[in-house]
Amino acid sequence: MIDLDRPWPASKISFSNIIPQDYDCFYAQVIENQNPQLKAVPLGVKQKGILATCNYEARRRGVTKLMQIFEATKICPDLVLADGEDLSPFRDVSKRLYSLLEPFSWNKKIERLGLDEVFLDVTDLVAYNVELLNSNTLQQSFFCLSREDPEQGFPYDASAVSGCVHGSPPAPGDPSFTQYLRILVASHLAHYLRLKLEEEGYTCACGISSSKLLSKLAGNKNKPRNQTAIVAFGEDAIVSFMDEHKLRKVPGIGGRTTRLLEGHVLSKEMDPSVYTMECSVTVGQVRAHPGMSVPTLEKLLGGPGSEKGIGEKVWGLLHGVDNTEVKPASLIPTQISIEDTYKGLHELSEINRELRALSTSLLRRMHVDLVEEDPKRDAPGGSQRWVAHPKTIRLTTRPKTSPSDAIPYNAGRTSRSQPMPNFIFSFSMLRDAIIEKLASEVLLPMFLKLNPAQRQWNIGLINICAANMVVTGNDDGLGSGRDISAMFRRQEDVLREWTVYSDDGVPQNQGQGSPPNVDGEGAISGDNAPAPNDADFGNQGAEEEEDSGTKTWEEDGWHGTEHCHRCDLLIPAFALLAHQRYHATECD
Ligand code: DCP
Ligand code: MG
Ligand code: MG
Repeated sequence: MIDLDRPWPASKISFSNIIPQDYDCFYAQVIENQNPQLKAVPLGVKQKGILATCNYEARRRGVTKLMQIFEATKICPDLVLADGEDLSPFRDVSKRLYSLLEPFSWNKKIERLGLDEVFLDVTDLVAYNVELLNSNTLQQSFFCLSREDPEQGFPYDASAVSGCVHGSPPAPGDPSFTQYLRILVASHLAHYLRLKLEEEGYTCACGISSSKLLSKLAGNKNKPRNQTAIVAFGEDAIVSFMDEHKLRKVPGIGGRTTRLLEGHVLSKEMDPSVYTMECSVTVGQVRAHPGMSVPTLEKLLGGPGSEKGIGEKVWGLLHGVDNTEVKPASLIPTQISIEDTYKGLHELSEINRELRALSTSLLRRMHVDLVEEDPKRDAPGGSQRWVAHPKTIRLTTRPKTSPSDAIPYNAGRTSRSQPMPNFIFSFSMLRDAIIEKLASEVLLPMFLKLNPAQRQWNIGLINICAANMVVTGNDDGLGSGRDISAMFRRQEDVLREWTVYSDDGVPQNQGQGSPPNVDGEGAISGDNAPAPNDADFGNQGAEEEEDSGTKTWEEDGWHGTEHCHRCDLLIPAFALLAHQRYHATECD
């Protein structure tokens, strides 16, 4: 209980409040909402041979996320299995819930991580409501959700934090008391938001703190259907909160960092390239290890290919310091990536079939995520318009490996990029025709460049990715149809777009933005990958970066030039198609 005998201190300090929501057993909840009778039974959502997730009834019976199906059904014979291969329903719900939360961030910082996590920066709304508190009537407080309409909001009891609490509240005269009030007020907002989501049929866990790192870890403390606020403010209190966590559970600390530090602390040889979620050391063990310091971390973790300032970053994380901002609201993804894993594709017919399947998914995703109704427009295809254009299409393949080969997950992964063909944006062409053209005229030639036919194929993964997203309306390229010419006027741009990428030996954090969730067969990754605890949100940019280890088009042996039959310009042969598309747009 707060008992103040003095007026509130003016809350003028800058202090952010962040509420991350992580939906409980997300895919399972989506399926349960489609079939409410499944709520009462143990439910697993399968993708290939493993469970992407399972509901809490199944968890009570010993089933866990990412368990192999055969193991899960052995433990729980009445487990009901639902198919989770088609991500569209999960994506749709994720977008719907995101839109519901969006108005609660007054500074419009609301970031989606994977499909089931949302970070909401509620600093402004919370600060506003701290100012409204009256110490004499705390129990009858009113949370005001609008600056314009004082009646829009909800009543709440501000004499105590809502939900679970980590730490002990400071006394009113304490310098951290204002921070405490903000956490307290934010905890009531979190409770209100959880109820709003529940009205839509979705329970979640959330955390309330001052940074993405701390609030995410707080949210993990009490799951499902709960919330936790951190009311520990001094450095010592935060450090001891961090100390209890397993190193790998800290967002921003990935598998490679974990293995290197684990090896150092335990004086064991550990291969940093083997992907793992396992970890036997705590943050406290690493932090208190003799000689641990920023230079030590830099020495252990730095080197070619590592993130700049890695020692300082990890030192900060070990001490609970994270200054990364919640990204501004956007429903437009930075890229759309579709992939599948295979037991080994050997024949051209199999490759063709899979390229068609992936093209179908990509086109459907692009329509879901990037097309909106445009009532003003009188165009073929009716009233639809693209809200963003991915400028590049990238194809990545990886040979089949087995976990027992003990070779790094990404060994042999190679990519090739080229400009996105314009026909993919057509509303007048039949979808099937677009898919056919994309698969046979664009992706298959790319595939054959990456995997020359004379070699015996043994393909374990194909990923297609629509990248370099340009939001329509920006005056910077493909956003507005005719501006495509700007892109091709700049030769370097054309050349860069056609670079061949080879990921072999790609250093960590480059071209590996979304780590595989599972090694080997049945891998769930790429666009399917959610933002579980290993989400490296301090380093999200990595996924948007082009792969490193680039080979230029010259090295790839494409030296030929040809004259354009329309303007007679001498164009590298590989860029001719793109150049002709530029002419085509001029005629639109
Ligand atoms: N998912 C996936 N592959 C993984 C992990 C998760 O496809 N390796 C999917 C299924 C999950 C969703 O992403 O439903 C969200 O992941 P979470 O880790 O948040 O797991 P859940 O929401 O299922 O469970 P929890 O209640 O533990 O958050
Ligand atoms: Mg979840
Ligand atoms: Mg999650």
